[in-house]
Amino acid sequence: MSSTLNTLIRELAEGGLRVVDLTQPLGPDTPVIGLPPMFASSPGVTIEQISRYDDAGPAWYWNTIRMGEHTGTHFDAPIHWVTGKDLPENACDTIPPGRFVGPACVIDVSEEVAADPDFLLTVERLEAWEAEHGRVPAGAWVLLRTDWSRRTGTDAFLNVWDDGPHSPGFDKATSEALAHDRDVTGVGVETVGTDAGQAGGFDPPFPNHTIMHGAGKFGLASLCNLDQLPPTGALVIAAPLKIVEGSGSPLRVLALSPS
Ligand code: 23J
Ligand code: MN
Repeated sequence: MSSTLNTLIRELAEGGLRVVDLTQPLGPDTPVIGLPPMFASSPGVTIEQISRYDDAGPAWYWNTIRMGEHTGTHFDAPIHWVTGKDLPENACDTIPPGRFVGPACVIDVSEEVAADPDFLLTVERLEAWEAEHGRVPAGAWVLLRTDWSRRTGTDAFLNVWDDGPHSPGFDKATSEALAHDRDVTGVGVETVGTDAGQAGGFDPPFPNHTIMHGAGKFGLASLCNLDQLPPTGALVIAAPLKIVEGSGSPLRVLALSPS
């Protein structure tokens, strides 16, 4: 018997802890990342009815769903990026499940992002957060709170200008510090991908994907409700579908948080 689990069960039942849903609704209106036209694009969600208590199935309702692996609130596995392609246990079906659970460090940069949609989390800003809340522990899910999830509608969410998308992310040195010095489990963001909108033009292109996945770390994109979490003290559970050789997967991301 585990007294810790007993306490967890009691606190959940009595309301001292609550489950926070960090997941966006998944449907035909879910925004999908746009890449430069020379690259293949990922299909958005389509939902096709199989039956709905009708001739095709008199007592049952069910649908066929189709989408890219990286759609809506989703998980990025190391095999998603060329830098992670030869790592062990790098795909949705082979990652040990214990790695899906970890403490949250929520870094609130919503004020900076309100002033600059291209804001990048720098090592200096990370260290300022750590001076207040303690060092990011090994195994943490580092969640970048930007309040970007408050942008409603695909246009505002993707924020594409003449020169491409504009949305916040991580400075290259910050991704390196988180992956190598802090040994995080991964990073989570409210935007459509874990790289900044302009990151296709960075050196290297998409540095967060390049560095995180090359180090065997994960990504979570299109999160919401990060404003309901404390800076530290919440526990994130982010388990992708067990897709064989899956590069990622839509998923339900839950946090256990003090009320
Ligand atoms: C493919 C190419 C670039 C990016 C992405 C995918 C993602 O953001 C993703 O969903 O992994 S930036
Ligand atoms: Mn992805």
